[in-house]
Amino acid sequence: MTVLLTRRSMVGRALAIGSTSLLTACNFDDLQHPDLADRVLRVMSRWNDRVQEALFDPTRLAPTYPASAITRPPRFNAYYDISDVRVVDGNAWRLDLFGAISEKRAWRLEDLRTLPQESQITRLICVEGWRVVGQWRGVPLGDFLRRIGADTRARYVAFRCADGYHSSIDMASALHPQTILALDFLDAPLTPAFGFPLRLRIPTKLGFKNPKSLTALGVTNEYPGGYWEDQGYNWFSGS
Ligand SMILES: Nc1nc2c(c(=O)[nH]1)N[C@H]1C(S)=C(S)[C@@H](COP(=O)(O)O)O[C@H]1N2
Ligand SMILES: [Mo]
Repeated sequence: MTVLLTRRSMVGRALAIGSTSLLTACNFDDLQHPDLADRVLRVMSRWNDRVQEALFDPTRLAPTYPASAITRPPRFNAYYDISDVRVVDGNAWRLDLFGAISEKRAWRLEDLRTLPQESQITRLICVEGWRVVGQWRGVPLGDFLRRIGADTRARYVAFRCADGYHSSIDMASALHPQTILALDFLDAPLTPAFGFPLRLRIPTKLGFKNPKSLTALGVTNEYPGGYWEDQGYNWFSGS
């Protein structure tokens, strides 16, 4: 069983880097038709998403760590500098819901806090080549989706953020037990830089699939893409 799972993850990794190695191997940059090369790579990356989706095991857990492994201080990342982080007003904040959801009333922070919470010490891996271990606590996304009457047969869950960032994930990953809407980091409310008041924490995917300072969540069958995904990062990006 373990061997099979390890093989699966290796195949996933090989596929995840497949389009990049092709880029180098064929020297696409030197081609006379960079638009065509770009289109070919995009089609390959979407095909790669489908294979990763098919290989995803919804019962397989991401590794967890002891408290002693937590990285201190944590490491910030965003598409801008930490000095440009804007502060969200927690009292005025609402999580808006859109798409295939039957109960679309917006959620206040205090109401999210009344829901059962899960805690995890897991690793966040950024494509820039660093990784940190942190402790997050929040509402399992699967529980939340069922509570709001989301159509869990839909393909995608999409997220929008206070800073204009956005991302989206496949439904199987959204329902994974370790995928949470995190409210706390290291036993205290998230700080603005790390996603106050609410962020997605999904240890089965790369760091950029963990949108911070959420403002809206939706369920849809139309491919939502994302901030980095639209610039060519592989969409599925399992870690
Ligand atoms: N709103 C928002 N969320 C975001 C980003 C961002 O720029 N804006 N960057 C992503 C990237 S690339 C990474 S690696 C992680 C970093 O999370 P951290 O600051 O908690 O380490 O946040 C992700 N979520
Ligand atoms: Mo990242």
